[in-house]
Amino acid sequence: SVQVCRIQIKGMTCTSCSSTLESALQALHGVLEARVGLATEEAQVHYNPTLLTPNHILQAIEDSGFEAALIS
Ligand code: 9UX
Repeated sequence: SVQVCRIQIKGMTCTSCSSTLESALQALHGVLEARVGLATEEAQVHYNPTLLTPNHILQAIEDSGFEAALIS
């Protein structure tokens, strides 16, 4: 199955920030698709819930140097 979560991200200041983070999220095992919006300060991630949880995604964002909070 596939689930979708939305995450608020603080600390991105340029398009390189958002595209690098988007690539990092897409590389996570269990992530099917990730979109990161610089202007919206949001990510939308499609993931397989049997392989990872939203908390794993939040941790990956924070490991990349940004602040993350789950929206939905
Ligand atoms: Mo460039 Mo965005 O160093 O933080 S990637 S500003």
